[in-house]
Amino acid sequence: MKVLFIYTDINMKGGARSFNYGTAILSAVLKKHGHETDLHYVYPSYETKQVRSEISGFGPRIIAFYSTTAQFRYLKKMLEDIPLDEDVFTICGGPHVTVEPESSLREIPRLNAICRGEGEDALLELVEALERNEDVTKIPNIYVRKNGEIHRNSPRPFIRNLDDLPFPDRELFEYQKIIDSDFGTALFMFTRGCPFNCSYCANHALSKVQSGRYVRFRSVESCIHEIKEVLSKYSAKAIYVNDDLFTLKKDFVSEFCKRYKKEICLPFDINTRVGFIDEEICAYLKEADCRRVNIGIESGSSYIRNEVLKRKMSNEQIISAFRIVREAGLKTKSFNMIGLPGETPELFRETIALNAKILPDSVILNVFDPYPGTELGEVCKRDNLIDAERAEKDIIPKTDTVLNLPDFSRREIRRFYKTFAYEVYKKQSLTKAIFYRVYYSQLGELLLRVLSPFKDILRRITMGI
Ligand code: B12
Ligand code: SF4
Repeated sequence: MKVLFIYTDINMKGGARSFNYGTAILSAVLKKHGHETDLHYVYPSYETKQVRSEISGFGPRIIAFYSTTAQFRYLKKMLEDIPLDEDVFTICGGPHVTVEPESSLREIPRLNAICRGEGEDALLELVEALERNEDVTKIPNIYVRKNGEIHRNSPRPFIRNLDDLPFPDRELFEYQKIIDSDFGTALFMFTRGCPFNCSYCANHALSKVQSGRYVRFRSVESCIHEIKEVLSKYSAKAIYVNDDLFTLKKDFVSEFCKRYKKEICLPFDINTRVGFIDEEICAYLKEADCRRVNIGIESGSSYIRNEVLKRKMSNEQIISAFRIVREAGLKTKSFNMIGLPGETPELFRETIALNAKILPDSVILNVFDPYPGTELGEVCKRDNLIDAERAEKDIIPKTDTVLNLPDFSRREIRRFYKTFAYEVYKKQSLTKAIFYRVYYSQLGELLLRVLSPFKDILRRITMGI
């Protein structure tokens, strides 16, 4: 059966094309069972002309969407704008519909179904049932609308052994283009889930939707095998392990790094969390040619970080984690947020101050976006902080706020968003600070495009890698 995946990456800041593991794994599962798949990647702005021609050219029986909350509005618009034959079955999966199944189906009448949580088994069962003209209203993890009635099926347990899954179907995404758009970086994910309950992150909401073990690791053998296979097909200069907490299990890191050094030997970047990075782990990473360790600070204010975000870590622990990584000879990057409930300009200055004290090699600041189903997202709803009209408009997530905070105006948030990195680096390196200031200005994206022949040099100045 023909399945067309549609992945939207609309109105996002940043030049890299993105690769969606979920879609790629689902495609691999379907192909393994003899089905035909294709992808239409909608990027960087909304359009329907090419989507229509892809649909009429490929002739799918199923159109399968992935959606985050930020992208859901475009999916809604697309299903209103594109007339589809009645027998084309539409389904959406991903974090937004997983936590908001009812409203998602209500908001988009042309959506036949949504998938809550993992889709590998659910989508395959759906495709095969449709192929055999069988009933599709009883498939676990799927909510289906039939004759105006919604069938809410029970969840299935989380997949137990991730090694049983095929490797993601990278061909679907024209993977070389993705690598090339991101400084020659190939992307991987080796785990699923995170054991923490940070109030702003979707993980605690996603972990409750299905039963069984949420945090799972693939075997090192499977990870190394996948990297080798990808490098044999595509040309990459570095690797980015996208997992939220790569260093959660020390024995995994140790075994992975030993094999990686022997069998791969390309620079790689990882994400970790304070409390899961120490001298021993850094030594494994360094030995294996790890290049950069990314760590979330999120807020320099201990009140915001611990009471509002539930991060459970002190400033001292954060400072020490960055010091350990730097002393091991690894580059660092910090993730930060602005525009949080309870935040004031004074409290945000503590985020600038903590970053200026630590001086990571690069810093990222995202404007807080309240995701539905998360503890903090629900607080924002309860306290009427969300500006519904603004949230509906095409605001660029992470660069602007949808909240009306009593003590932190939208104007100030946007101003800090633009000047944050400049403020962090101005005393250390004026050149670096000015580069960041220009990047975050209105002309930043344009200038970056003009300067793209020199992007490696610019990257070295701004990020140290
Ligand atoms: C890796 C990652 C990224 C990567 C890659 C993103 C990508 N496009 O795949 C990068 C860094 C680029 C990224 C970017 C962003 N991300 Co992100 N990301 C993740 C992360 C850590 C893992 C996602 C993943 O690949 N999981 C593994 C795959 C296998 O699982 P999956 O994607 O959920 O897919 C499974 C199911 O959802 C389902 N499924 C998915 N699609 C479909 C479709 C059908 C038809 C069916 C049946 C089933 C199905 O089956 C899949 C297989 O089991 C998650 C955290 C998390 N726990 O999910 C955040 C997460 C998804 N990201 C999030 C956000 C907000 C973003 C950004 C908007 C951030 C920003 N402001 O720029 C962008 C959005 C990019 C985009 N266009 O969607 C949020 C989403 C919250 C929400 N409610 O929307 C999450 C949940 C993290 C969080 N902060 O809470 N992200
Ligand atoms: S540690 Fe990171 S991934 Fe885990 S719950 Fe907190 S924010 Fe989410």
